[in-house]
Amino acid sequence: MNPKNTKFPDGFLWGGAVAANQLEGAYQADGKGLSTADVSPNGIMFPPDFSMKDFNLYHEGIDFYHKYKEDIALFAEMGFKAFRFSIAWTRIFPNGDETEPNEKGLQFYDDMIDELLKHNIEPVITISHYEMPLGLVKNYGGWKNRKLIGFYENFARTLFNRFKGRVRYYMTFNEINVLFHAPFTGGGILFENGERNEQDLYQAAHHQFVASALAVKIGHEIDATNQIGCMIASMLTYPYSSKPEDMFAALSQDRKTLVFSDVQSRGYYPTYLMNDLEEKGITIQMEQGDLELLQDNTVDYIGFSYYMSFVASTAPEHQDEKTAGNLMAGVKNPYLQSSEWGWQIDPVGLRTVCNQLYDRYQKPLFIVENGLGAVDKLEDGTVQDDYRINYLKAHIQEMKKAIGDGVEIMGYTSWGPIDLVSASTAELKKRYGFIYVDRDSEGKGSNKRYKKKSFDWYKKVISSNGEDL
Ligand code: BGP
Repeated sequence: MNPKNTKFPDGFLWGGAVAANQLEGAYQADGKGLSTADVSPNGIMFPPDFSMKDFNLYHEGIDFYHKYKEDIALFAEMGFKAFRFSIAWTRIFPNGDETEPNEKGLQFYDDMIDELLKHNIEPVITISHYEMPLGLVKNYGGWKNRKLIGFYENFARTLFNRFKGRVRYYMTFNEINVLFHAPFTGGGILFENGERNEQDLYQAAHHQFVASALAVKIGHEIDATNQIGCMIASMLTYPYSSKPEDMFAALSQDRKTLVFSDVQSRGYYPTYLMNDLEEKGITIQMEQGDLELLQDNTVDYIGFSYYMSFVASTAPEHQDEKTAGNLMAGVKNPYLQSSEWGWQIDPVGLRTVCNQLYDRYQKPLFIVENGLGAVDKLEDGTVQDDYRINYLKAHIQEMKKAIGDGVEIMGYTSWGPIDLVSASTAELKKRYGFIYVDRDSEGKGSNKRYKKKSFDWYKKVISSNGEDL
């Protein structure tokens, strides 16, 4: 079907997205406590190192903590309308369970937000993005403990109060579905004897759902104009063949992701999940009022990341043809090319995901992560990153078509507008930015910033509101 109106709406939020732990550095500055990222030197898919003996790139990041003014000026030069960033929980509540916030931590974000507003850039906050306080892991066992809801509530309330009138867009948990793929990062969960325990995971998910709904409630009470969204890592799955069983396998695979946005957007646990839990003998402990809270405080918009698509097959011979991926591996798709990290590039899939999510929820969508992780070569003070431009261009074209399909999209913040430490593999070799940072995976380099070719390209995209790609 040919899309009709493919114009981006006025006020479309073009920009970039980052996470505190992947770029700020200054991991012990101004009273900051240790987070899960501070003990994850190899990235979120690998076991933590509590001894902190291994070199950890996150500790220094790209020193955004001290260089944010310079970096924001570059974002402004590209014409950013929005900047998505997260608050390091440990800057505000170093151990997670304090009752009073750390003023110096709040001051840092205050200043940064003012800097964004000075440049007319809309701040978009992810309340929690992959760096919960280590204190909450060690002393409470992470999100499987119901007490975490109260700590998170205190954290979220502090932010809403402090940033009232200056910040309108929030997301409660980054890629909330990561809990099932990287339990330590997503929920501070360590399993006894290392054995995966689904009961703990579902219990932790319930606590996060309740915490998220509470944040929506409080955020709206503090300022009715606040827009509070969920955020999922979208994982569109195709059936390998037209075999009916493959189709159902793909649908089941998709539900593992969509169950999160189902609860946060529709406000109740879907029957397919309840049946599944019963089959597995899992009972979620709930308190009176939990289900009403979920029902009454659904999200305002659906935030999601999109990097690649997946394939599901029931044929045993396909199970060995796995491809790498963001948080999850899948069967190889013969129609797609892959990035240098094996993530299958699928721009059309973005149009499909937009339609799928909009059909399901009828709520505005916010594409808050998309991009190509690649090895860049700095030559003559720049990087000729046509491969990145091609990737982004193809995805933006498909997003445009989705708008023509009738999907309401609020904005697009590409991942890592400035090079930062990768989440899955904790390296700086994998770069996403329009701005090159002279720092390598061993932590060597001047930390100087350089504009890549894609810098001017993205500037043009924004100034033409997506018309000149
Ligand atoms: C998402 C995370 C981000 C980000 C991105 C790219 O899953 O929300 O934090 O890092 O993936 O992944 P990576 O950094 O592993 O390339």
